[in-house]
Amino acid sequence: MRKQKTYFKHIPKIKFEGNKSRNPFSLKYYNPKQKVLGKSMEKHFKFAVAYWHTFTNTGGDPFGAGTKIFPWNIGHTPLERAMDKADAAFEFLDKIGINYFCFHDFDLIEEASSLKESKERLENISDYLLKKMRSQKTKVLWGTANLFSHPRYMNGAATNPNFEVVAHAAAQVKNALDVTIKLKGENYVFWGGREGYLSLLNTNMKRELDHMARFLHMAKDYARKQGFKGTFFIEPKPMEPSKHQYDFDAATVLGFLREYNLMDDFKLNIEVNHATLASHTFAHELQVAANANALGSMDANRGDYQNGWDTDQFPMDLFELTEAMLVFLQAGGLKGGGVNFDAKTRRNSTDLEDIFYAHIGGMDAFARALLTAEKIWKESDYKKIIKQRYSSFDKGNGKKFETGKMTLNQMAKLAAKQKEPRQLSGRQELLENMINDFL
Ligand code: XUL
Ligand code: CO
Repeated sequence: MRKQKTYFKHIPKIKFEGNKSRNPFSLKYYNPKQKVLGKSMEKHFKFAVAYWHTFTNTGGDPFGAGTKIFPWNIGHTPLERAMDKADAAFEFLDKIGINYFCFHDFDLIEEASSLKESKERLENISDYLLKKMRSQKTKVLWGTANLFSHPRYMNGAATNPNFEVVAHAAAQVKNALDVTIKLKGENYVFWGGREGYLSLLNTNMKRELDHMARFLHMAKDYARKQGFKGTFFIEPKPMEPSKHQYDFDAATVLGFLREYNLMDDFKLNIEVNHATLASHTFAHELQVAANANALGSMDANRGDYQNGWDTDQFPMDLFELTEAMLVFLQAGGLKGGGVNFDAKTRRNSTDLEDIFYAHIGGMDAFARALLTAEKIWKESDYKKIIKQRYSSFDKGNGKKFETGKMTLNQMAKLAAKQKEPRQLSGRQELLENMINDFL
């Protein structure tokens, strides 16, 4: 094996030091082995680093070029640059203490000008990654294919009106699945940024949705034949880059999966900022997924609540995360997935240490929210208040209604006999106070 390059010599290994520590290179709340409701934090979360944001994205935006000078980006060939990037990624994962990463095919290595050469490149870099993964015990939380950056996908990938593009996308997904399986990826994600439309005027929506379902069935059948046992995730997002995306939000995706008979193999990957773009809270989207037993994974980040952009900032909002962790705990955690930091440092955070601060902050915010949710769960009246709120369905006629043993006529007769129903307070302020009290 070639000599490994190092990029973060000046940064110490990040350890848990507790909340009295003032060392910015330490974790204050995330203590991997500490148990929360009988399960270690490490197992609750399965934190993952996003290869695209942390090692690939140099900070370009629609108004200006990238600002970040990555020292692993200067090699002479694509393979050399990809191996340097892998060295940086694995050094970072080791120092920050995160066991998983997530990737798109062409985060690992740049796309070539032909499918054949791209496939060869992926084979070469995955050989290299596999060796590094073995020696470092690093794992892949999920892999995916980038079906949105290349100009050929301007009208969509699986939903493109041109079959040639759909076939190209299929080839790309096949190769991305092969790499994910080779690297023992635990899951595979579909995020369809261009699966949707810019104008309904030129779009046959029904036909495009049918194609998307066919495409997903084919991908799933292929992966299962190769022995892939993991879960497929769909990642809802309402818009951006398309005006309207078919995977709009959790409820829309569940409707789609049910309609096209995909519920056995597919679950949801819920992203904070995508929830807010859909005018939902993160907790709402988690709850919708959990109701269907389909809460698979999370993409952790946050948006900008003033301008409503998909800013992919690192998660920091403790109130938002604590609400989310209450849903997460009640759902019994994630089905196969983990917490992937699909987040990027700001365009002007140009030092290498900034990616450390960002991940430390994200891990600590999640840990603190989980600890708060646990306390609320164990030490407050939270459970009692919710139970009480629905107690009229626990016995008598309410129970009969709930279990389908009442007709509309019987209900009408009951209502005629009773007085104006009692007022029951929703207790929202009390419950909101609880989150603050236990933080
Ligand atoms: C885009 C987004 C993607 C997916 C993977 O908003 O979240 O990075 O997570 O394709
Ligand atoms: Co995402």
